[in-house]
Amino acid sequence: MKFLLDDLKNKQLLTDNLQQKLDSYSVFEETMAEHFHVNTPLLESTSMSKLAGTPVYLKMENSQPSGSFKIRGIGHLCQQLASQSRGVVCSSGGNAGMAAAYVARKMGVPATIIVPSSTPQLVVQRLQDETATVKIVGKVWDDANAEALRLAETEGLIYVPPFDHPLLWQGHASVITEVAASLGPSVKPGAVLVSVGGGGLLCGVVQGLKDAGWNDVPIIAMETVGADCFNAAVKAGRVVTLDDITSEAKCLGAKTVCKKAFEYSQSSEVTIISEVVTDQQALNAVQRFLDEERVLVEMACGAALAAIYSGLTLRLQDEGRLSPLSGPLLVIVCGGSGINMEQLTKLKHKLQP
Ligand code: PLV
Repeated sequence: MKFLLDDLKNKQLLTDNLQQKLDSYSVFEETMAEHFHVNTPLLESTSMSKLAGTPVYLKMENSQPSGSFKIRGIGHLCQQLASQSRGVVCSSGGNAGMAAAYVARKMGVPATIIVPSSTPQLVVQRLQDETATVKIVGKVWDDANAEALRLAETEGLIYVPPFDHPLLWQGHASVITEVAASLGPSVKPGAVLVSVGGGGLLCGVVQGLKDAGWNDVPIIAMETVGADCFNAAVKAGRVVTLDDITSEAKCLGAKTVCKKAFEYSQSSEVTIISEVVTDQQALNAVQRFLDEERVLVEMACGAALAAIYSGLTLRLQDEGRLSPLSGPLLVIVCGGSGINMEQLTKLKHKLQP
């Protein structure tokens, strides 16, 4: 009888221990859930520094969960708006959807992601692996977005925009806050290189620079020909809508840039230099980055990398459009999940001159 009692006591002790462990894990999960993004590495690239004639620092957003910087803003937005919701619906060229699907899964909320038909199958698969419901609607992101807005209305879902929302910009701004913490008080970037799709990352970077007291750091905003709604707006002096997206950098493929990004381009409080590269230059940059840094990113990200590989940053300085750099060049390596060796080979064949 005593044995039996001891045995029972031991079992109770074990159960209590297990419960304590589980409780501490859920506390851990809750702490983790303060934000969904991670603090990414800031790496100095020797080969890019050599090319650019100045130290080049890479902010490795490709190493975020979900594969891109998008999780910063979308994680922040979902935390504010979606925790008690019936579900979220996000329109995306791919990466905003990946972030929304990941965050929703972590929050225990259903996610519906609407992507255009130009989205590679590998992204659709990755979204489904994140347990999201995927709907393919229209040819370009703008078509998919119309459907997402409709679903939000009819199904009572929280609409998660990929680039046009102050909460997204606030979340994205953390990328610069982290850089400031990594560089320390005595170093300030000479310029920041970013890719622009709908302009959400650009708005976040502007906000981050302002928060860090780095308003005087110029931004070089990169797009590809055929996905250049920001450049078109800057040239026209007003927000314009492109007829079509003809670039293969589909994740830069919004036909209209968000109003805030355009307003920043007109404002005297920040300097934004808008530049475009060809698809071929963006793809070459992706390949070179893979060879030299051993990291595979989307063409959307290749657009920013191409500014260094194609000698653009040097040219801008020669032309006097970019003042001599007073600090390292900071490249936001925005990443992207819509790429693997098969997709890279397809793009190479498609864009072969
Ligand atoms: N991609 C958005 C918009 O697509 C999306 O839905 O995923 N780099 C990568 C890898 C991206 O995926 C994006 C945006 C950008 C850069 C540009 O960011 P944005 O849209 O905030 O300027 C149509």
